Amino acid sequence: MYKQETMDGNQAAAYASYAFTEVAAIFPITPSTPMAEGVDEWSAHGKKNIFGTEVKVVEMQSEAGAASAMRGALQAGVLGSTYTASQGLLLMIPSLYKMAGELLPGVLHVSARSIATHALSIYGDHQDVMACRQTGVSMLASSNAQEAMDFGFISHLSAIKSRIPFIHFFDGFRTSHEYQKVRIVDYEDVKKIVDYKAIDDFRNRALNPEHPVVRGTTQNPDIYFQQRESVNAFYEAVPDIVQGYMDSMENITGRKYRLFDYYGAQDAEMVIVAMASVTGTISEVVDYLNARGEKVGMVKVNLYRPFSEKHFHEVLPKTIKKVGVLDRTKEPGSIGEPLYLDVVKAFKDMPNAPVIVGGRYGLSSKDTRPSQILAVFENLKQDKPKDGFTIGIVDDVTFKSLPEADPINTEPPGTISCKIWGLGSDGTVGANKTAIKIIGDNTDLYAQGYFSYDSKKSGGTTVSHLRFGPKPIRSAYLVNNADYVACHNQAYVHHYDLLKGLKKGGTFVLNCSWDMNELHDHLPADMKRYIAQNDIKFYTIDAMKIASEVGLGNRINMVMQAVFFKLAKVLPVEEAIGHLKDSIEDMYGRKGQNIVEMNNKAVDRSLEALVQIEVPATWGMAVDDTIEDPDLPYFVEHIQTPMARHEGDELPVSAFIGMEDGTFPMGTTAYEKRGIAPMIPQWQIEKCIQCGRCSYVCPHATIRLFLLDDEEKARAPETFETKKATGRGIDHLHFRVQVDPLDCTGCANCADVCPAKGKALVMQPAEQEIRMQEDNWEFAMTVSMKDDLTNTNTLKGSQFRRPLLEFNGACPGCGETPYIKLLTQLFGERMMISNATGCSSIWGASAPSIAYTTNWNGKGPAWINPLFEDAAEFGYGMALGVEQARKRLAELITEAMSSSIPPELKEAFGEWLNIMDDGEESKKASERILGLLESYDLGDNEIVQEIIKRKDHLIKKSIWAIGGDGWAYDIDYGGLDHVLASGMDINIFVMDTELYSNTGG
Ligand SMILES: Cc1ncc(C[n+]2csc(CCOP(=O)(O)OP(=O)(O)O)c2C)c(N)n1
Ligand code: SF4
Ligand code: SF4
Repeated sequence: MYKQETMDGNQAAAYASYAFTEVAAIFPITPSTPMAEGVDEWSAHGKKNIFGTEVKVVEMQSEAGAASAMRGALQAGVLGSTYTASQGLLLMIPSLYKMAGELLPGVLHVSARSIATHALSIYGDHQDVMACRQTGVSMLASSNAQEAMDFGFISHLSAIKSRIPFIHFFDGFRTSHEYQKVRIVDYEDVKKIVDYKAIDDFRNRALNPEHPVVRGTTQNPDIYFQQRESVNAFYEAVPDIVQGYMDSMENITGRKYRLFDYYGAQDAEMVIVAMASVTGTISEVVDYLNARGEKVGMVKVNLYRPFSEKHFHEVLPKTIKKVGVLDRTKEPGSIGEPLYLDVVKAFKDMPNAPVIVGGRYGLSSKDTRPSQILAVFENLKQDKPKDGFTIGIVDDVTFKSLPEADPINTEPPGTISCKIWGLGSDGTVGANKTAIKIIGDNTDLYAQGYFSYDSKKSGGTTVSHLRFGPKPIRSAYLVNNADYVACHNQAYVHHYDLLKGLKKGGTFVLNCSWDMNELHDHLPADMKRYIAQNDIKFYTIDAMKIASEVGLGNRINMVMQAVFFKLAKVLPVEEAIGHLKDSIEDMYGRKGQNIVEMNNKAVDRSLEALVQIEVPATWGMAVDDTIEDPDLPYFVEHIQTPMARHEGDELPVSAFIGMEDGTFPMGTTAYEKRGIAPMIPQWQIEKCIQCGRCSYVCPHATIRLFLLDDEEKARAPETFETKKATGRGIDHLHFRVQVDPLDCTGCANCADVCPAKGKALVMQPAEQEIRMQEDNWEFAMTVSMKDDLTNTNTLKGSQFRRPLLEFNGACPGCGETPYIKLLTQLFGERMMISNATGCSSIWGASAPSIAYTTNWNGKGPAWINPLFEDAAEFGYGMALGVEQARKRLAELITEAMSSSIPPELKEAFGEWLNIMDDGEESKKASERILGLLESYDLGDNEIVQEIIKRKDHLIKKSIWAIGGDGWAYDIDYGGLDHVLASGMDINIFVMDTELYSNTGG
């Protein structure tokens, strides 16, 4: 009897890898980090590999280091592995060439991810693995969590036997993070199929002074080529070796795999060739079409490199006339993507070769739905099918996209699909994982869980996509035909189209504190109409109330989990609740009986407190009240707002015309107004000693100091109370501390640091503060800055300057953002920032939320995220560029001084030359020069005209390389060291959190 467990692809691959790994050299990168963490944890708990030893795990300073350490271990005769993705895999490329060239049987498990191009993306596609085709590694692709385990083993077994290193890859964030029921392969069984002779030979070949050899020589034209060709036989042997292990694994598991698996009609005329998770979706569409009398099929590529044309042709029906090849990558400028070109070559010179076209799909985890696959088959049906197409997007610029076909339901009958909206870190995702495990581990049902997140560090939105059913679940796409939708946050009714895709007669549960009248007032008209017109069974529950009454505070996850088990009807309620209570005992037993009791109580109370809403017939005719804001910038209205509503997928390519290079506008977070704080600080005017500390520490720039003159005071709202400002030069003004209630995250840092006796800031419930302070904040934004009256080099003085980093998406209480915010207050108008990847690049500029902003005069920090590994050198390059540009400007100005220009301008130029490297002084000198240039007509002075063209360089720039300690002390240590030693005028700022906060590890 086999064991099965619910797990994600990362865990499945890590489990297989552990068996054959002696040294794991690692470096964290999303979404592969959990594999390395799993191996590390098992090793720490003494888990043994098949050789009876624990894996030695070493974390290196970068992936380049990890791959080199792994290669060193292999040369020492020890089996090495690593886990990576994206930029990490790119950094390993030099080592991959070496590993393959030296015939070392290492294995890399890769959760394939996008590459940073015009933007960074942590989501899945095959750009990273495709960049390794040329290195000489073998490549095996898994399409689901079960294969991640099976092919994980096969990769190691085959690497050992063939001596060729393997990349075993699967789709990042789909397979890597998707929960599925997996049948566990026992290490004892695998042990029986290992080629121990090959392992002995490998160990005997190791570098060892007892029988020394030399490797890695330098070679000349006479022999390099021939020795390079001498490896061919090893590659020719790989396909049969892999197939051999697929067969041996079949004997153990009963699961049959071939190098290429064919699925569909044996007399198919049209087939799609693809690899990894999309093949699950394609197989559903193949079933759907064949059931309707079509003759279609799919070739799923398992062993991608070496590509065995022989095995490929073996599985193909002889009847095929048209082939569509899907690549999850983009190679701009090529005549086709790589898998497509391989397939074209495979058919070259064949009589009656089919028509072959290729297309791209799924970049950066773009969801690939059955209707898009249907579009590929529709395209193939045409006399001249489109080549080089895309699916999943609307390309209204270069017109490469295929029109999406009508939605089809290809899930097997009996599948229950659920979609659950939660607030990041509210426990929803964890609870859903538990629910899947309960159902997966305790019943014969298959279960699938996929979790999508937005890029807010905390307080963002999570959507859990769950499926349960009697048949294996192949649907590698988001739930868009739901039986059950739950929303754990009442504010979302205004933000998202929650019910999109909820089936007629489906169930909707809303966690809210509203009674029927309030529902009537609060629910948007389109939601009411959908509920009424589609016979939706609508329930509400006040989960917050129950959680706080039973002592769980604001942790509503147990309440909502109980509701799920009652309403989603995946299992009979009593049975489900029984399992839930067992899981409570397992999870919280160690924390004490009272915690267990609280959770059990939460479950019982929830079942009683659920309210079914009698939907009034009038809801079916509810009328929208449209509020349009004519002042919204184009970007905010047409790009940011749809993205914020989770409707960014629908934006066409033309939305990005003018932004093709990845440029985004500044200051867009100011339009978000997320309102996520449960509690907000209230200013106690009498107690305040006007120290400015609250503003100084606020991570989100949502509490600020304001100085009003009499005119401003006179037009302030009544509740905008002020007190006489204290301090030299400002005591004729009115002082106020103002909170921005809709952007505050409620972290309470400001209240914590407030030194006033009895605290001048007291946290109060958000709803009341939002009501009282919303307008006051609006007014405060119209108050003029008076920072010239204070010394900005003091704590208090600096806080009268406008921060040019505001409303960022960092976690509440973040310790990084206040520092960078302060830098922008001091230098923001002339800053250029090279920001290493890390938390700071995410909270600073996750599209469309750009927290860096500009002053009233349009000036502010120019910001770029180069990469994680090169921010110091990149910053140095920017500094070099600026230095060169200003040098030329100085030459021109010197030259202009001896041309015929007004004496006043000559004097201003001279003054500028003296202070051009002083930030503040160069600002003043620049203002003077610009004023003079405007007042004189010097159109015929060519040198002056050249100077005007370069006027943006008059002010000295403040150039910064910033990032975390992972950047500065690990991956870019060498670059940073070199830059510091160069003597260049560049500032380095390290946020030393002693963690790789952004990726774990
Ligand atoms: C080459 C490469 N490897 C790994 C990553 C993944 N990664 C992104 S940020 C990060 C850690 C950042 O840590 P640190 O520099 O300390 O900044 P923090 O997030 O703690 O602020 C890692 C490992 C990457 N982006 N590129
Ligand atoms: S509670 Fe936190 S986010 Fe809100 S104003 Fe205070 S420091 Fe800023
Ligand atoms: S920290 Fe407290 S005392 Fe200081 S300015 Fe802020 S509210 Fe006033």
